[in-house]
Order: sequence, then C-alpha cells, then structure tokens
Amino acid sequence: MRIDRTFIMLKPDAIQRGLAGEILSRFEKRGMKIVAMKLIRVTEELAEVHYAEHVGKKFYAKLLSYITSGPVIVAVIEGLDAVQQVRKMAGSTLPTEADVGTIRADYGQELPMNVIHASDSTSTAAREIEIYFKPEELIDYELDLKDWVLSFQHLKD
Ligand code: FUP
Repeated sequence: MRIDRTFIMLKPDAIQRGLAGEILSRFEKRGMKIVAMKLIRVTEELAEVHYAEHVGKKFYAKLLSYITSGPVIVAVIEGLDAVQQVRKMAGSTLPTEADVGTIRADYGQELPMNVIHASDSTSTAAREIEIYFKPEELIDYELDLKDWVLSFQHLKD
C-alpha cells in the first residue's frame, strides 16, 4: 500500500469564482479522503513561509499579493500515491501549458492565478501540512466507500 497524504490550497481565485465545490468534488469522486480542511486568510507572514523558495524571484511580489488577496481553502488529501496523483490532477504550473482535463487547464488562464496549489513531493507535503495545520486538526476516520476504490483488504488475490 502506498497511501500517503498531500496538501492542497484552493487559491483566492478558486474561492471568488465559486469553484471550490467542483474542485474538491474531483478528489472525492476519485475516492480520496479529506483528512483536514479549513477556510483561512493567508497573511503576508504565512505566505513568506510557504513560498520561501521564491523570495527574490521576479514574480514573487505578485504571487504574494495574489495569495493574500482573499480567503483560501487549505486541505489535506489522503489516497493512493496522493502526492503524485493530486499533483497530476492539478496540472502544470502555467495553465495554458497544463494538459486539458487538469484543474489548472480547465479553470485557469494566466499566472499567478492558477487556481490550486498541490505539494510537489512527500517531504514538501509534510512541510506544508505542518505550516497550515496543527496535528489535532487532522482527523482520523474510515471512509466507508474505500473497499469500492482500494482493493487491499476485501478482494482475494
Ligand atoms: P507549483 O509547484 O506548480 O505551484 O509551481 P511553483 O512552486 O514553481 O510556483 C508557485 C507559484 O508561483 C505558482 F503556483 C504561481 C506562481 N508563479 C508565477 O506567478 N510565475 C512564475 O513564473 C512561476 C510561478
């Protein structure tokens, strides 16, 4: 089993455009589990921590102003290879280069407004989950539909 957890953020444009439900629904429909979720406002201080690797780049100021421009939804998604799968579902950074059918291609056009953030590796996911959530905000529960999505236990080899 390669069940792992990843971090996503539905960025301010997703919330303002009423896309949050549709996007979350894509993960739900794949049978992925929402382990934590909240609506928050990203402060400049928080944005600086999240996007520390981009400090000094020429798009950084615009990125900061975008990400702090309105509320966002942050969530932790669990599933089979969730980091890689959710990243694929999000699509390439630049919406016009993302594959059609991915979230960024289907809903976005121009940077920095690319609708969603998804962690790019397991270690980044761990780091980002820790930035946005306290351990007790991650909820442990069984998803009753799992046996119709994951065949680990109830199907015989
Ligand atoms: P990603 O991992 O796909 O979110 O992409 P990056 O970490 O490279 O970039 C983080 C965010 O910076 C992007 F989501 C949008 C913004 N960005 C720009 O606005 N311009 C760029 O040229 C690159 C990134």
